[in-house]
Amino acid sequence: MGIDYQERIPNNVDLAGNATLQRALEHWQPRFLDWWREMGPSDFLDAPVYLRTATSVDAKGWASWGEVKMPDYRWGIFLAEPEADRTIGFGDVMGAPAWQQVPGEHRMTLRRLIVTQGDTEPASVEQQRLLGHLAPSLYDLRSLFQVNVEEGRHLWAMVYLLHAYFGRDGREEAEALLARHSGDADRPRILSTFNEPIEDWLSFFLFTYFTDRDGKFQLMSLAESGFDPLARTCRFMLMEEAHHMMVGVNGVARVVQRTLEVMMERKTEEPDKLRAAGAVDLPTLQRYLNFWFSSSLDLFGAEVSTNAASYFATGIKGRPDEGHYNDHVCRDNVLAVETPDGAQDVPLRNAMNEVTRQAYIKDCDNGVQRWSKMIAQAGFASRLTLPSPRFHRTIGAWANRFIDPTGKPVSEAEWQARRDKWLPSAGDKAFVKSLMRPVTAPGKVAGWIAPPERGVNRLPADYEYVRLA
Ligand code: BYC
Repeated sequence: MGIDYQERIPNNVDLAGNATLQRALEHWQPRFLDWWREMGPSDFLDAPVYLRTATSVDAKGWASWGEVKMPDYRWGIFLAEPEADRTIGFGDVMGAPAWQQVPGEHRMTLRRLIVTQGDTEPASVEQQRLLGHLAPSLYDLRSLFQVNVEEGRHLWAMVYLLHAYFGRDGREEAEALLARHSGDADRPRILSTFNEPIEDWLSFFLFTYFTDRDGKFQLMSLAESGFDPLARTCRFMLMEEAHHMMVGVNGVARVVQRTLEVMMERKTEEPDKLRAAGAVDLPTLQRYLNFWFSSSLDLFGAEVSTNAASYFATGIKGRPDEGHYNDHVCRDNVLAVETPDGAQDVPLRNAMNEVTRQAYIKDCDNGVQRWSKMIAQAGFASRLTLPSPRFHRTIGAWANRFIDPTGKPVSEAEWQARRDKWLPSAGDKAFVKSLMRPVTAPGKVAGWIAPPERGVNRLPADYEYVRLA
């Protein structure tokens, strides 16, 4: 069966003119749709959703808006416009022309990075599969589905690279991206965070705040890549990624706002009283924040990494905003990296994961400070904070150690005894889940979260963003 590619798959890679690629995608597309129906948002397949669809790479008007049923979403393939005579901006190959094809010696490494990136995209859709049934408003339900379809498009972006540049093994990897599943005992997703369940909207908002932000930093690193099609693909993906983080920024802020309203009404900070009034108490929010932040820190890899050094040296993966640094070769410098055995001077190239993680932590802190400011302005003493980066790690130098949220080592017994003060307990999860009663009337919002400040794309907040039968 032929597909009208310009119509069905908006693209700027001349799909219609590339018979080999067409055949590969013709084979993959029905499998993707089967996966979407089986593993994507549960139900809602027939509901028209007000969605943004990427339709060009024009910075002024790259998307169109309209009602669409999710299985009919036009998952397109876009690369940012090429930069004429682009050269590689870092590493031992600095100044060499960017590669338009995969250099043989980097084939395995590039494939692995593209597969790792690609794996996260469908993983997140799988993690969020059941949230549609618990949405606090139609506005939020739309946000969830927007994030989901765009993660689907990001999978398409990586599958395009695999099909177009990696031949038969690329096609096999593209199949495997649909065969691994989040949390599956036998075939889990590759990276740890993407196997964690997301069963409530508080987790969703913290995931979009912290984990999508890791996505931003990883995409920014890959946007520097010497492999030009990867760099251009990631640059375009970053435009969509910004919205995903806004969902998290605003979502958490709305939870904080609602909690503060209840705290002021009841003149109390006591968790039990706030819970009884249907609000998320701040210590519970802090525990959810601790979990998703620490898990997302693991996604940057080990503090000291020969993989990271060789990605940088060979021009495969740079630093986010590489252009902002003075030294792009990084052969002679060291970074003082904290490890359980004390500070170590690590050759800068081997510490690239840590360099990126530090930039990420700073970015994360901005929002946390804003939420704390809201609490201060409401006249309360408590604050939200980022835990120490050593806390609750499973990857790198601090993995599987008993460290409290301030970064202090504690005994295993103390850690176990205090765990439920630091991370969501079974009781916290049951309470948060108990709040998740769906609200589906246009303009109405669940009691545990403040309404959004404004609607989407200049529509009113009470617009019927998802038309449920
Ligand atoms: N879980 O040398 P190391 C996103 C493995 S999120 C499990 O430190 P490296 C999104 C590692 O694979 C962005 N395993 O690692 C967000 C290696 O295994 P092997 C995703 C892990 O290679 C929300 C070993 O440990 N993008 O887009 O320097 C919604 C040694 O590690 C983990 C990318 O990840 C972990 N957390 O760096 C939707 C970009 N961490 O080879 C989407 C592509 C490490 O020894 N990936 N390992 O068996 C990369 O750049 C790198 O693979 C990593 C790790 C930064 C992830």
